[in-house]
Amino acid sequence: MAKKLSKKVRIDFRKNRQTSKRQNDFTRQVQADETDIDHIDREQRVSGKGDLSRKRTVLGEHDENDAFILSVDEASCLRGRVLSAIGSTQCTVQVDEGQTGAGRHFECTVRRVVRTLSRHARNAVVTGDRVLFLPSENNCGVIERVEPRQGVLARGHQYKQHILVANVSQVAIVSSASEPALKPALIDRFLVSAAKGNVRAIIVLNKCDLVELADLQPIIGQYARLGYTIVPTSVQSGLGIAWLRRLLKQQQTVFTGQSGVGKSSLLNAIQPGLAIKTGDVSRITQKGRHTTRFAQLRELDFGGWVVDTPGIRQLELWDVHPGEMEAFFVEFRSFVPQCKFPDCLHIVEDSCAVRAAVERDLISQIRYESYLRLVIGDD
Ligand SMILES: Nc1nc2c(ncn2[C@@H]2O[C@H](COP(=O)(O)OP(=O)(O)OP(=O)(O)O)[C@@H](O)[C@H]2O)c(=O)[nH]1
Ligand SMILES: [Mg+2]
Ligand SMILES: [Zn+2]
Repeated sequence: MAKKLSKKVRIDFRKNRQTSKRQNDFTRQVQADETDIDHIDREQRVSGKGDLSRKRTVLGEHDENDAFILSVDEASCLRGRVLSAIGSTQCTVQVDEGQTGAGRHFECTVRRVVRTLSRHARNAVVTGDRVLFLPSENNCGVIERVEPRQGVLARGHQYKQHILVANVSQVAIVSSASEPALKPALIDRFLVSAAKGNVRAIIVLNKCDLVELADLQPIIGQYARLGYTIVPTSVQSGLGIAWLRRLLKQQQTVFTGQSGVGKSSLLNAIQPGLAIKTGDVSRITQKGRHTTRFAQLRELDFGGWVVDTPGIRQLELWDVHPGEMEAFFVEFRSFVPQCKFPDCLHIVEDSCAVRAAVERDLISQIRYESYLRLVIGDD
């Protein structure tokens, strides 16, 4: 367990940082444990700088993937799953099955050391996280540890990694056939981000009632040939909803895509009340209004979980280097070894087998353009 701080420091701390109105002793102690930590090294020592800052040591160990696991007093904690997280102050956690109070919801804050350990990330705790938390009165608590994440949907945001959702088994990339217009480049961008996060992707093509289904065949065929599951849907006519329900069963799925494509509407069609709000797409801008304001995890009646997320206008990829991009375009793989230069980026290089394949229609021009946009990064 982390070292306790002196009482004096504790008092200073409360004056400077008091944000919570909770009164019990337990909460006070947890707040006192919070301190500024500037540095952590592989010996798991964490210390501040100078005489005026408080030094402390944090105990823990590295797991097989080199993730740092904080030591906490597990006996007094409960295990749960984060249903939604707004900053580090409002995290709703549902207690896991098999624990005291299974299914109960707690409103938690996040212990400072947990925030410090994830200081390179935008958020310390995200929707979908598995956590250990210390419960206190009135269904409140403090998150003491975040378990290593298994599959994530992330993006870059102001030079930091912004994990949108953690511990999901698949991403449903929702796009609409019209209103807003179909954007294959955005689908491709999401496909890369799903693969990067180690999550399977399914593509949902919604609002099929607004166009002739036959007009969508080329795009449906293109993704199907690449091995992706692509589901044409319409909340209006009910097309594809039963298929989508089957795909979600026993899975942990995050719904993502541009604002206004119908993510929340689809979820409500799958199970009434799954998503809270849906909104009208602005007729003038066609950009949609952001109606879902934060990622929310919900349990499905027929097994599994879904997360509704706010629409994203542009998804900045996180930590994908230009030379790495070709690996995310499955149809490039057989051509890449035939390029003259081993470090070919398939842009302007001589004797590029990928470009030759595009010219011969063996690789779709649209997909190649998506690739170029992602590598050159000019959109
Ligand atoms: N014609 C038609 N309209 C749809 C369909 N699905 C959703 N809509 C409409 O599209 C609008 C936006 O739907 P939402 O479900 O709020 O979209 P969203 O993707 O959740 O949007 P954000 O929460 O902003 O990301 C609403 O007016 C819906 O009624 C569909 O299949 N066909
Ligand atoms: Mg929504
Ligand atoms: Zn090449």
